[in-house]
Amino acid sequence: MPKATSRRDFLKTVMATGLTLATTGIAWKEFNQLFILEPYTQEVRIAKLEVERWVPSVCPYCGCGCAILYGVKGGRIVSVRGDPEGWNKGRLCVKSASLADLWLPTSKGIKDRLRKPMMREPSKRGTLKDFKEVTWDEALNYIVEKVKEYTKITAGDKTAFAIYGSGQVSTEYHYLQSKLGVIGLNVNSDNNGRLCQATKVMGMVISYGIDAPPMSFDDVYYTDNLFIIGFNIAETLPNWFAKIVDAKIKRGADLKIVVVNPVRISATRILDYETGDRFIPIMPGTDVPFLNSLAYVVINELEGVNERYGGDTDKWLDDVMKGFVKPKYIDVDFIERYCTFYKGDYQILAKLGKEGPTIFNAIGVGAGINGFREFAKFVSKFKPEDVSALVGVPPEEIRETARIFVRGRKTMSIYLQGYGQASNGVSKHLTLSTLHLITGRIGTIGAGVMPTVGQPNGLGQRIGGAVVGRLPGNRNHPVPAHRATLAKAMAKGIPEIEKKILDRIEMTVEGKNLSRLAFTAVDMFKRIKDGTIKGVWIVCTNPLVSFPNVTLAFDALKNAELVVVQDIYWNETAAYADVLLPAAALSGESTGTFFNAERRVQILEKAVEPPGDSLPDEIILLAFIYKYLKALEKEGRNDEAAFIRFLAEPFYKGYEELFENVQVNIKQLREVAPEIQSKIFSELAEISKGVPANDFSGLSYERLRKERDAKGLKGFQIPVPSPSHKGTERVYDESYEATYKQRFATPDGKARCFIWDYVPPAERPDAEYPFILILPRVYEHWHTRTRTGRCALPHKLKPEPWISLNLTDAAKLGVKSGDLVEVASKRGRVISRVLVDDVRTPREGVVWMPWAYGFFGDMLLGEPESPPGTRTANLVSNDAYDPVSKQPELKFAAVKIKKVM
Ligand SMILES: Nc1nc2c(c(=O)[nH]1)N[C@H]1C(S)=C(S)[C@@H](COP(=O)(O)OP(=O)(O)OC[C@H]3O[C@@H](n4cnc5c(=O)[nH]c(N)nc54)[C@H](O)[C@@H]3O)O[C@H]1N2
Ligand SMILES: Nc1nc2c(c(=O)[nH]1)N[C@H]1C(S)=C(S)[C@@H](COP(=O)(O)OP(=O)(O)OC[C@H]3O[C@@H](n4cnc5c(=O)[nH]c(N)nc54)[C@H](O)[C@@H]3O)O[C@H]1N2
Ligand code: SF4
Ligand SMILES: [Mo]
Repeated sequence: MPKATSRRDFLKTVMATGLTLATTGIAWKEFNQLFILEPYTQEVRIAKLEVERWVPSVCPYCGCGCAILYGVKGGRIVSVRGDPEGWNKGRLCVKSASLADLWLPTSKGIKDRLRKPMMREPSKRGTLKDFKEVTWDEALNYIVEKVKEYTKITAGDKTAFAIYGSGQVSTEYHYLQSKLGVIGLNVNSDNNGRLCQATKVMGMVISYGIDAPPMSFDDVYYTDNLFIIGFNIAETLPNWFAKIVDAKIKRGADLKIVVVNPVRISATRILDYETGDRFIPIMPGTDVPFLNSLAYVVINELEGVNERYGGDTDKWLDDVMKGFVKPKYIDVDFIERYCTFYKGDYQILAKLGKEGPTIFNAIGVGAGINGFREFAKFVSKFKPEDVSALVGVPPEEIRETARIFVRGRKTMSIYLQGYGQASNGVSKHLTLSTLHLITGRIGTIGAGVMPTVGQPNGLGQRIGGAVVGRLPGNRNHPVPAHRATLAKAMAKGIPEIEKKILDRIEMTVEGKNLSRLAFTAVDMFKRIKDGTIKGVWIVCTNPLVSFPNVTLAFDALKNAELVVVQDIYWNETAAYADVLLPAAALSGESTGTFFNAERRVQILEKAVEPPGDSLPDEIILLAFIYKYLKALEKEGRNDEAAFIRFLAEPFYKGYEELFENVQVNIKQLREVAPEIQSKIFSELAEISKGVPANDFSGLSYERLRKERDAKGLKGFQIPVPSPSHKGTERVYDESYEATYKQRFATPDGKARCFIWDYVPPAERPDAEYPFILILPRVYEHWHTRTRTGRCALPHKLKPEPWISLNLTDAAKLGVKSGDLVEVASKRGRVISRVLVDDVRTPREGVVWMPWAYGFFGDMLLGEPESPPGTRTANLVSNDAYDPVSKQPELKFAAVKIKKVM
């Protein structure tokens, strides 16, 4: 291909074809100046529009949490730009640069908004027809009548109603979902965070004692070796990736980058293979044996145990303990001081949620070097030659990767869904973390493991306590002391309330203390399908596109007695709703906070009025609760009502009249919303006091609005334990230890290291289903495309789904680019267009297909298929999940492929 002549030409080529540098013939430095570093996207939409004012907010898309400014004119959003005071220093990306499209008066973005509450007969589910506009009070009263019956029925440890929420609403909403829904009404509650972050959360809780992504975006400037694992960062957290590109340009070969991914993702474009950067096209699912083999190389080869001790790690460690040898890479002091060792055992660890940390006693193998002895002995069987065929990486590549891992002291691993969405995902996290711990490459600037958050408020949903296993303040549900301090903080000194709250979050069964846990997402939908749970309220998520083995979600929603959908757009899930509730879009039309992937909490301010009768998510839930407790009182369920009143009153007090008649008070409710949201935030902040790594009791809306952090940036990285505190860049490092008097948040202050054998994915390819299918994301689209599918540029760049095959597989199947194929698993089938792409799809037998497209078809033209349609990739995905985190296996399905046209 000839060298591109202009930046724009080049960008067009790259974005349209996704070609790599190798095929464009452009040097990587030049490429990055063109593609990544130039904030070209900022120019795309600003188009020199005159605006009246710029309103600060946060991008509604990825976990980067970029600060943005909405340009408002005549009461409408007409432009968006990156906020120069944000950590992103004004940078946007293709998705955020297109945001203003959503408010263009002629666009589908504005036309397709939900504007009025609507209802219809449940028998009409399956189409978008037959909805009738109703008032807010009619819709909410209808839900109240149903829910007050469901909360009389037991379903699992909870009642027969469920909320299925999202890591994309405000922290304030999450706290209400938890405080009023889980504790107040005792309903089942889980979020799309189960599909997104559960493995990382459980991984961190197990290894470090609490859920907190430990590092900062800026660590990529300080690390010597950056491992990008199962993470398509250039497309999914692009503005963090921009820092990596910047660091690489500044540091060249001093910064080594290793990409571990079965797909040659866009981030590999910045690799400089000549100076030792590496792309490791690992076989899907085999990260644990790969990591164990790295440990083998470090111990047996680089430390010389094979050469000098004939591979006898015990003898070597005897000499180490006697001081005869000093290991170069294994950090004996760190292990002695900070590590305990456990045997990886899914059956035992799966009991953590119910039984709490006592389960660790059953798998402990020793503290310090004693425990490490077992680890070293165990990894002796992972010689590169012995695992090479399984992991699909040549032995010399494994060796070279191990050498890079221990090159210098600063190694940083960042990972995302290649680890998260795997039925063996928790074992992947724990093995990776152990490698960092035993080599002491953790807890200093530029060294450690960073499990990344994908959703804009993925962390906020954990801090709010909306997902199973987390309690407000991001407390650990299984830890009795965490439950007790929460009940105390929430009860405000009233003993009966404290007892009641405790009762709601724990109970005694047959004399055995069992925690009260709700069903996690997949089990929740199974219980809706079988009728155990009668009704579900779906908020800010589109499960009929995004759910694993989506047929399960279709069956569940077909069978439910009540389906409420609260969204900003008509989407696929709305087609199965009985009650549709129009929400204000948090980013742009409402106020609230997001916690990003580096623990930075920022405020989003309302820029414009939401369309039609839509209301902020928090106001909708409060209005429901207000009417619910009135209905309970009417029925004589006074104790229940009093308890819920105690929990909810601080937020609606003074506005009772407005909630009494929502429909006539829409305007006023919107006006008072920021005050209510601020109160909710302050209460949660107060409750977070004392929780390790999650304390933000020093923050308020006022501080978020007026103050800047130590670097002069918007937002603060938590913990922020006092009103004068400026935020914490890293947790579990030396300064964290000095402040909080212990390094890790486990009872003994030590990190838990694990010895894991390979646990294969839930399903393996076989003669009938010979291919491994990965379902990843693309740069241009956000999830189920309800927004990016309605924006011109992202839609134009990626209008339809495709399946990427390499040349060998395409030849075997007799297909070429552009052909249509049917892709089928044991669970379902889809039709997709073939893209033969040897560059990005290097592994024979491994294919990938973006999963963003549902039965709505082309959103800009509006051509829905009849559900479930032929394009919803999740018709083939697997709902098997990791036994500890319950996060489903969205990255691995065995499929067969045949040509259809
Ligand atoms: N443009 C865009 N950005 C997004 C989103 C979006 O929808 N669009 N969504 C956001 C959200 S909520 C999330 S959770 C993140 C997700 O962000 P990512 O995790 O970066 O995205 P994915 O494409 O889902 O998949 C991750 C990668 O894992 C690799 N992989 C698959 N199996 C394995 C394996 O066994 N081992 C290893 N090592 N790698 C494997 C895949 O090839 C893929 O490149 O993105 C966030 N950012
Ligand atoms: N095969 C496969 N499936 C996957 C994944 C994968 O990698 N592969 N990834 C999984 C992951 S990590 C995630 S996070 C999920 C994401 O899956 P979903 O959460 O289902 O995807 P979204 O399209 O982001 O859905 C958000 C919905 O909220 C609406 N919305 C936007 N703003 C607001 C608001 O302010 N208020 C309200 N009430 N609604 C609003 C949008 O219109 C949209 O309908 O998908 C999961 N599914
Ligand atoms: S999508 Fe992510 S990287 Fe892009 S502007 Fe939004 S938050 Fe930043
Ligand atoms: Mo996610």
